[in-house]
Amino acid sequence: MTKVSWSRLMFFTMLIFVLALAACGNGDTSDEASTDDSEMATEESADDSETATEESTEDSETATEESTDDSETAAEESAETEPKVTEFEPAFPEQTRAPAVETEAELDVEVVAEGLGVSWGMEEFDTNRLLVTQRDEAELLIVNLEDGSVSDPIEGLPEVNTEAQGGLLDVTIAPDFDESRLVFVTFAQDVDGGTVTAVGKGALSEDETSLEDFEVIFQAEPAYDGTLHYGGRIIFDDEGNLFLTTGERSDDPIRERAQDLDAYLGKVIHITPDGEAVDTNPFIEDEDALDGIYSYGHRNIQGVDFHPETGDLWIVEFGPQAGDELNIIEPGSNYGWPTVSYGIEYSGELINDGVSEHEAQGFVEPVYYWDPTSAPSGMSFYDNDAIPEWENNLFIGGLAPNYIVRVVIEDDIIVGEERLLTEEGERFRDILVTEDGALVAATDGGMIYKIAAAE
Ligand SMILES: [Ca+2]
Repeated sequence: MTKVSWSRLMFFTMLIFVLALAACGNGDTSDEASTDDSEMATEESADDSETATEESTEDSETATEESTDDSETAAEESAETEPKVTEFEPAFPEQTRAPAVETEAELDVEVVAEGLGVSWGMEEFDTNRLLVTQRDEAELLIVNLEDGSVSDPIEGLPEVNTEAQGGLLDVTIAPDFDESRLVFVTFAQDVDGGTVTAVGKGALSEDETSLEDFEVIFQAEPAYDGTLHYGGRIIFDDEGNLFLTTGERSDDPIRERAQDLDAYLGKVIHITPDGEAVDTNPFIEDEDALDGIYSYGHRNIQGVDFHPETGDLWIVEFGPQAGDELNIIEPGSNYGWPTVSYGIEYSGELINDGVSEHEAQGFVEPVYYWDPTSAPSGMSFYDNDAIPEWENNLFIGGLAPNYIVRVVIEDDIIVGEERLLTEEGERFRDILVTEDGALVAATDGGMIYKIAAAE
C-alpha cells in the first residue's frame, strides 16, 4: 500500500513537474487552450459572423430585393414587361410604361355568354340587358347578363359591307331612349367609289324584334375602296349630340387625309342626332373645312368615353407598330398622324423620319402610349362605386396581346397600369360598365365576361 502510494506520489509529482514545465515552457497546452478559446471565439465569431453574414446576407438580399424593386420601379416594374420596339423616348416620364398596379378587391369573373361572333359594340339599354353588335354577321342581338340568354337578330338593319374590318360596328342609345326608343349604330357601308363609315338610327320596337324606320344620318366621306380602319365608335354627350370616331383607311397615301380638313377620315366628328354638324364645332366658320370635324390627325380610333370627373372626351387609337395612343380630345386640335407617331411602320421603317416632338410642331401629345403595342379596342371609364379602388379608372380592351388594360389616372397623368384576365387568351374587343358596377367585356372568341366584386 505504501509502495503504491509512493509510486503514485512520484507519478503525480512528475506529472505536476511536467505540467509546470509545459506551462512555463513550449506552450503546447496554452496553444491548445488558446486554440480551444480561439476555436470557441472563432465558433462564436463564426456564429456571430454567420449571423452577421446571414443578417448581412438578408440585408443584402433585402437590399438586393429592394434595389431590384427600385430598379424595377425605374425600368422593370411597369405593367409592360416586353422590350420596346422603337427608339423613341417619351415627352414626359409618365407618358408610357406606367408602374404596375394590382387590384386589391377580390373579383368574380364569369363567362355570361359564349358562342357569339365578334361583338364589336355593346350598350346597356335596360338593367343588365345589352344591345350587342355582331361585326361579321352584321347582326344586332340582345344579351341578358342575368341568365345569359341571347335573342334572335333584331330586324330592320341596313345593308352592311362585312369585308375585313368592316361590318356592324358600334351601338348606342339616344339619351331619351325610354321615350324615343332610338338606337344608333355605326357600320361599313357600300357607296359609290368604295365604302364609308356610316351612322344610322332606328327605333327599337316594343317587342324588341326590330329597328323601325332605320335611316342613315351620316357618312364619313370621302369613300375609299378599301376594307381597313373604319374607326366607328359613337357616344352621346351631355347636350344630346353624338361624337363619332373614324379611321384614316390605312393605306398610303389615303391615310394622309387624316391631316386634311376636307375629309372625314382620321377624325373625331361631332354631329346632332340628325347627322348635322354641331353649330359650336371648331371649324364651323372655316369655309375650307368640313363642319363636322372636331379633332383630326388620328389613325384608327377604337375606343371612346368621357372622364367621369373632368367630363373630357378620351379616345384610344391604334398606332402602327407600337405607338398606340390614349388622347384627351381638345376641339380643333391635330393629333399628328401620319406626320408624327411613337410607332413605326410594320416594315420597321420610321414614319416621317421618326419625328416625335409633337408639341414643337403643333401636334397634341398623347397622354399615354404603348410600346410595344397593346392593340387597344373598346374602352370605358369605371364610373361606379361598387369597386371603390376602380373609381374613375379606365378599362381598355386589348386585342394583341390579349387582356384588359386598367389605367389609373391622377390629374390627367397615367400613374398606374394593370393587365387583367391575361390567362384567358381572349382578344377583348369592347368594354362597358353596367349600372350596378360590373365590368363587361366582349371577346373576338364570342364570349361575354362579367367581372364584379366578389360577394
Ligand atoms: Ca398622335
